[in-house]
Order: sequence, then C-alpha cells, then structure tokens
Amino acid sequence: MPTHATAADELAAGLLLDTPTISPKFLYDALGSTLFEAICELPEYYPTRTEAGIFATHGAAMARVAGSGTTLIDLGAGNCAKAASLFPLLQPRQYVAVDISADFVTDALNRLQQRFPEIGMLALGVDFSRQLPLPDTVRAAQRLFFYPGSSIGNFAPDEALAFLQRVHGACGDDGAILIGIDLEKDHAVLDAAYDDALGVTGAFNLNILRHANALLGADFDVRQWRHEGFFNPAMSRVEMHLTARSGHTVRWPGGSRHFAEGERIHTENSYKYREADAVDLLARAGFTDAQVWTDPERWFAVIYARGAAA
Ligand code: AVJ
Repeated sequence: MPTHATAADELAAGLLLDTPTISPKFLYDALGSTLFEAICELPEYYPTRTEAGIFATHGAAMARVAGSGTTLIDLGAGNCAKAASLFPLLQPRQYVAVDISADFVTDALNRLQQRFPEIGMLALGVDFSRQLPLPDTVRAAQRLFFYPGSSIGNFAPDEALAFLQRVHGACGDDGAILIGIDLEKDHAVLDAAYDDALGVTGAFNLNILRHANALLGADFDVRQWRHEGFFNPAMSRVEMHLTARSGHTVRWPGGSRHFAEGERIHTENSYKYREADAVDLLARAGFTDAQVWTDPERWFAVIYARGAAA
C-alpha cells in the first residue's frame, strides 16, 4: 500500500481482491481492543498467560543477560503493562513506548513515570510495521527491543524476516531483542484458542466489520456473517475468516461487492513457529547468541538475541 492511501482506500482494495481480505490491524478499534483484552482472560487463549508465566519464572535470568541501564524500546506498547512489570528486574535507563496510537500510550506513560521517576520515558506514535524511524531523543546505547505477545505471528515469514532485519539495523553494536513467539502445538489447542466456547474471539473478529463500516462507510450487516478460526497445518498458521451466511451485496461509497453464501473474508493469520525455526529466523535477521526460555509444555518461547556477538 502506498503511504498516502487512506484506511478507506486500503479497505476497499482488500474487499475487491479475489480472496477478499481485511487487514488484522483493523481489529483494534476501541471495542476491538477491549475484546482482545477479554480474549486474554479466556481459558482457551493460552499465549498471554503462558508468556507471563515465562517472564515470572525466568525474568531474573533475562535481566542478567540483558544487563541494567538499557534503552528499552517497546514495540506495540499499548498500556505498557508487560514492560512495566519487568522494570524492577531490568532497571532500564530509558523506556521508549512505541505504538500506532500515541494518545493511548501517552496516558499509560504519564502514570508509569510517577511510579518510576528514575527512568527516562518517551512515547512514539508510529506504525513500526512499515518503518522504524527513531528520533535522536532515543538513546543509541544498549538498545533492547521488546516485542512480546507473539505479535510477530501476524507477519508472513518473509515479512517477519524483513521486520526483524529492520530492528537489527536499529540495534547498533551493543543492542539486542527480547521477543515472545508462539510455538506450534497440538492442533486442538490452537483451534480452541481461536474459536472459544464463549464466542469472544467471534465477537472480536466480527467487530472488524463494524470498524470497516465506520472507516469506509460500508453497510456490512454483522448478522450476515459467521466467525471461523482454525489452524492450517500446511501453512503453520491459525487463520481467521468471516463467512457469509447467505448471498448478499455489501456497498460503500464508490464500490460494492457481492458475496455468495459461504464466501469468506480473510481477516488474520497468526503464524506458529517451531523453536528451532524461530531461532533460525532471528539468525537470518542478523541476531546472534540466542537464548530461549519456554514453559514446561513448550507452548511459547521468549528469546533474547544480540545484535552483534558479545
Ligand atoms: C495479538 C496477533 C498476537 O495472533 O494470537 C487473538 C491476535 N487473534 N485471537 C494472536 C488474536 C485472535 C493475537 N496477536
């Protein structure tokens, strides 16, 4: 997408593809972000609590290899809670919260600054999935890029590599990455995590249509659509789709599309890695000396890797 394309242009272009598509970034309007927080509370959605368990068990070991006084750069900081829970162990010198929505982050950061007055704090509102422009106010020394939650899973593997190469480029000689990556596992566990009994993930997925209505002026009727979320083993990814319950036409200013009964809109991929493939991906991006921490079931990995050999 050219950078001047508006959200409306991007949505319309996606809906007119042979495989109609809406980017997962449109899942996160205000309601969508709240629904995602609810997903993280579901018994079926293991990633958030499994990763939190790994930080709780191995956070001190991570802090030892990272060293104190880092420039902690949080990619997709949101409410800054994950990074903040590591402050007492990591003792960063500066905390840089990067998120698409600068407003949201700024509020969270102001509250955090009261609790940790000794840490320099900076909020940056950028879509870092496209580029990673860091202003001079971000310290160059000891950069530690923090990318938890398996957000990397939304990228296809080639995009993930390009993204990690960009992060590596911003690392300098003494920089590093601390990344959370969801691992391949029993398919039934994956299916349940993305198609939960309460239907919260379904509501989260369907809400993308309300967001598209708001941004594009489309007339999606949520009741005409059904959620699907399942693991695709051939692609090693969970896919989310919305499936038309009956044939109908969706209209928006300047366009329309007819959907046949059963036709799908692809809304998300969430790639799952084998531990060795995750380490290999980091190595191909230029990182070295990877250290991996996992949970007892090996469902999720937190990996620390250096920008250059120590
Ligand atoms: C925020 C992209 C890591 O892929 O598990 C949760 C989003 N989608 N349930 C994920 C999501 C459906 C989540 N990420």
